[in-house]
Amino acid sequence: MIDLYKLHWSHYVEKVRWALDFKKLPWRGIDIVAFTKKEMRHFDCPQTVPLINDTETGIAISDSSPIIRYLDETYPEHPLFPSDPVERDQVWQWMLRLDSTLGLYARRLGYTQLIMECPQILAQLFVPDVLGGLFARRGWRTVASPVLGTMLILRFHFHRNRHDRIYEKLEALLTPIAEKLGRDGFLAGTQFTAADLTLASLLRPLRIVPHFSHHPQLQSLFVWQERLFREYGRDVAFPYEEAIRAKRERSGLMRSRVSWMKKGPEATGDYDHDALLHTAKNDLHPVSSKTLVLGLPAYFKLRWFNGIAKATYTPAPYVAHGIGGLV
Ligand SMILES: N[C@@H](CCC(=O)N[C@@H](CS)C(=O)NCC(=O)O)C(=O)O
Repeated sequence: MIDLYKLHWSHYVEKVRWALDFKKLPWRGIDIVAFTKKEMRHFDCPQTVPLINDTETGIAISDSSPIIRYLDETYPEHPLFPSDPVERDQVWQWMLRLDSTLGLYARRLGYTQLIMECPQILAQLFVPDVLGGLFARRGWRTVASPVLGTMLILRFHFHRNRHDRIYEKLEALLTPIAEKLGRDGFLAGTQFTAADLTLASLLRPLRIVPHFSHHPQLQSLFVWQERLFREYGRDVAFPYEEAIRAKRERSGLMRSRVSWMKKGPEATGDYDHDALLHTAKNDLHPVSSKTLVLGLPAYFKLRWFNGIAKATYTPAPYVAHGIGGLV
């Protein structure tokens, strides 16, 4: 039995959940409290989720790609890595590269979108059970959202999205990937691997970011992702996606136009595509109660004055290709 320590909406967690299901391994999910992580403190590995404890072997590991590699090596049935060593290395490099870029950038922009349009959902995600679920109730949610939003801003630096050119870097990363998938169907080799599973999982937060979900050059990527979701029995929409869609349908609006972006993809900047990676990068910054007070203005600035303008809500074009749609 594999114990999976998780935050249920995390795209890195979904990666491992998908791998466990694909490999038909028995597993049990353990929800953690994001602010204390006391459920997993006794494990001697980095304190991020996903973290697995294999009760069969006594091995505990965190970090989604090493977890998937461990599962594939320990339980070879239903492989997620090709047997050819060159293709294996390609899959591994894709995973680390996507963990270090797409996973981090999509998380930043997904949370940014929730803070701009639907901040009340943060209490439901992070503190659903604290004080008998008090902060997830109407009214209290409004008090909890700025505090949770500020903690997240400080943890992941959403207030620096523009400065760090996150939209530009993601556009430059994803456009050639969409073209490659259009040509080859898979990221590496000629079959579905852990690299494709990584891409489809880590793209998830961008489904609520109109700059990407409505991007003309990326529609084929989201159609590819939905096809995999259906083929492998994944949830097509996470609850935060449903919540933001319901809010947009009610208001008729979404925050979509990134005012500082020029037309067409810009240079990527800082990613060295030829560098061989050994581990995935992360971008977690420490948060203290002092920085929390100082960070509150950043929350309101991000929410209202961040240069991402309102537009009339329309569903993303790729949605028309989904179940019951055009295709
Ligand atoms: N590279 C890691 C990233 C994992 C990660 O950053 N997980 C986040 C949730 S999405 C986390 O554990 N955050 C805890 C925290 O911020 O303290 C992986 O692939 O698993």
